[in-house]
Amino acid sequence: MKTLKHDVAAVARNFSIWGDFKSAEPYGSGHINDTYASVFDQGGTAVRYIHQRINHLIFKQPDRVMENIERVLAHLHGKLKTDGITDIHRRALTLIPARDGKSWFVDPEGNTWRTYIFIEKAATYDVIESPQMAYAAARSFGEFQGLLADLPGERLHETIPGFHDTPSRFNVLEKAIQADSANRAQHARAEIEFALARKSMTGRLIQAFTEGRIPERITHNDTKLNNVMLDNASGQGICVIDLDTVMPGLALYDFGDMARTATRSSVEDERDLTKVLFKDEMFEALVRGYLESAGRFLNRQEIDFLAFSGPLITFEIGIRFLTDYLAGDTYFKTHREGQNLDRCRVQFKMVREMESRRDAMEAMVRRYA
Ligand code: ADP
Ligand code: GN1
Ligand code: MG
Repeated sequence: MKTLKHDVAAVARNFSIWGDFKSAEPYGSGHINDTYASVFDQGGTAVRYIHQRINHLIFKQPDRVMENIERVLAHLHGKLKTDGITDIHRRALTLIPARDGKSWFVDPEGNTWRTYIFIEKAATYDVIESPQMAYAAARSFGEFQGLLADLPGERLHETIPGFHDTPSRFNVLEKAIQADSANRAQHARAEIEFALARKSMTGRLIQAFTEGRIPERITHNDTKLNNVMLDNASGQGICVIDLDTVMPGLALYDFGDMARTATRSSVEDERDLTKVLFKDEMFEALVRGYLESAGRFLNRQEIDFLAFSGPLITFEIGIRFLTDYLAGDTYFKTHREGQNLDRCRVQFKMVREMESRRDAMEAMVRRYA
């Protein structure tokens, strides 16, 4: 058996899980945290759990991340119960408490861990397969925003300040180009030029927010397609996951990231750019699904920005990949050389695709608004 980077059995012992630990394996394709699925034998039945190490170089205050998640999940569970939903623990994540009663555990090396009930008979997808899938994902993320609109208590912690502040992301890119600390700018000339030519688009949403035209909401902020689980039997979205960045934000950040990840014909780091295409039918399904669930609370300006949020957020993530490539791959996990540059290229190809379809995208929004 392959040895794991962490002693998952030892981690799991610190959570209130019954039965005997059997095995664990790395799970999912996230770029930030370390995720493992474990199997426990509970009286002859194999039961799985998800264990995650929070990347504390990125989430500098993991206990604040967990405070947010606890509040969000308590609220979601309460709402689902009130709505008469009976499979609450498949509809929202459920934290398994640590032995000391907290929702997280800090190991001797200082890593923060949490454990979730494993949601069975459901899956996440790295690449969109059908408009039904896009519809289901968008509907779920919209419902998620709706359910959190009346979260009681204080404003949630900003787990990563300025997470979707596109102009400041752009400044960081400019600095990385100047520093060229890994001596890689020479390999990314076309991408740098592409990025620098689009500075003027970066401030548009923030400006609308500053002028009070679009409101702050509680948003997910990382709504890539593989952060929602779809039910194997019905194909419907059942559970929004990856809640580390749930915090105050703009609804359009969420729609924009859906447009980035659920309209694309390829994987996020595809090297053959001819395979990277924008699928109109997926965008249409996203608009339909999102407006069906979020349309009742979005204001006119937010709706008017839906189409624009696609290229904006795709550009933003593209410049983050480019920045990380130039800085020597210190943020996103990479599994091969040049992967962050490949990821950047895919995002920029998608930006071009969306820019050339601007009118069609606007028309699709108008059709369902
Ligand atoms: P990351 O921050 O690394 O992206 P995620 O929370 O998105 O971590 O988890 C990575 C993957 O693990 C997800 O895409 C999903 O496939 C799977 N996963 C996460 N939580 C659960 C869960 N509670 N039940 C089943 N699978 C899960
Ligand atoms: C990261 O954690 P994961 O893999 O779902 C990143 C997102 C990016 C995404 C790009 C905390 O998401 O912001 O959009 O990669 N998360 C963080 O795929 O930076
Ligand atoms: Mg994820």
